[in-house]
Amino acid sequence: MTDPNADRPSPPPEQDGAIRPKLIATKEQWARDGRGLTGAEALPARDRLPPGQRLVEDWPVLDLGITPRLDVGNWSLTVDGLVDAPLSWRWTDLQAAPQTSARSDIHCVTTWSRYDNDWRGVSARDLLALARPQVAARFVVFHSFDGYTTNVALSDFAEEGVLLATHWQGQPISLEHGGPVRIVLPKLYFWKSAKWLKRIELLADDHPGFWEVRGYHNHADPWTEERYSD
Ligand SMILES: Nc1nc2c(c(=O)[nH]1)N[C@H]1C(S)=C(S)[C@@H](COP(=O)(O)O)O[C@H]1N2
Ligand SMILES: [Mo]
Repeated sequence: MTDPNADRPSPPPEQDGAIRPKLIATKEQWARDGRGLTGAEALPARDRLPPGQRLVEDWPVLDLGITPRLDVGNWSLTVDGLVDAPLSWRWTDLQAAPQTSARSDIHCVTTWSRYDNDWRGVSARDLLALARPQVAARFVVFHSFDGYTTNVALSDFAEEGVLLATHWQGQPISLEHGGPVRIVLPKLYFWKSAKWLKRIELLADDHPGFWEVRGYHNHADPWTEERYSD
């Protein structure tokens, strides 16, 4: 479980690309316009595709435009805030934790969905058992190496099927899709699934993330079309 490098801070990875102001402005406009909203009702038990979504076979890449130059050698993760046992992980520490596989569907707020994604990594439940949240902890903020943040309730993070994913369809997750480690939160729109995971912060109060302060819904349930904030 202990990596000799674990307590040595890794140098911050370099980045490629630049933030995309046009993309951000477009998505802010979608939030103002309510783009994609149908108001239709759907039940997960009956329908597999949430309202307003269309199925795709490929896997689109969506991010702010910055790709951190990460690999298993320079990746690191901090779990801190309201936890009794803060974690400071390098790749080998993650590998030493229990590994979980889970299949789930992706639903992106830009209206594409992709079925049957086979993920592998460390489950949020196993991670939380190691970090031991304090009773006051109720919210989580994911911080990423590209500067992105997104927030969820601790209860949503602790759901079945939530992973710190390292593999997709049996292969290491590619850099463009957030490797070496990304979050997968299958019950919420995909912007909650932070790529290039760097830090998991547990908090008593909710701290809205990058899209949540730009017109996107705080909770993000695809089944009730929680696309935008009111
Ligand atoms: N670090 C980081 N994570 C991120 C994003 C981002 O810009 N940076 N974009 C989010 C959005 S809006 C979506 S739809 C998904 C896209 O993941 P993909 O590129 O693997 O399809 O990542 C989410 N996680
Ligand atoms: Mo997105």
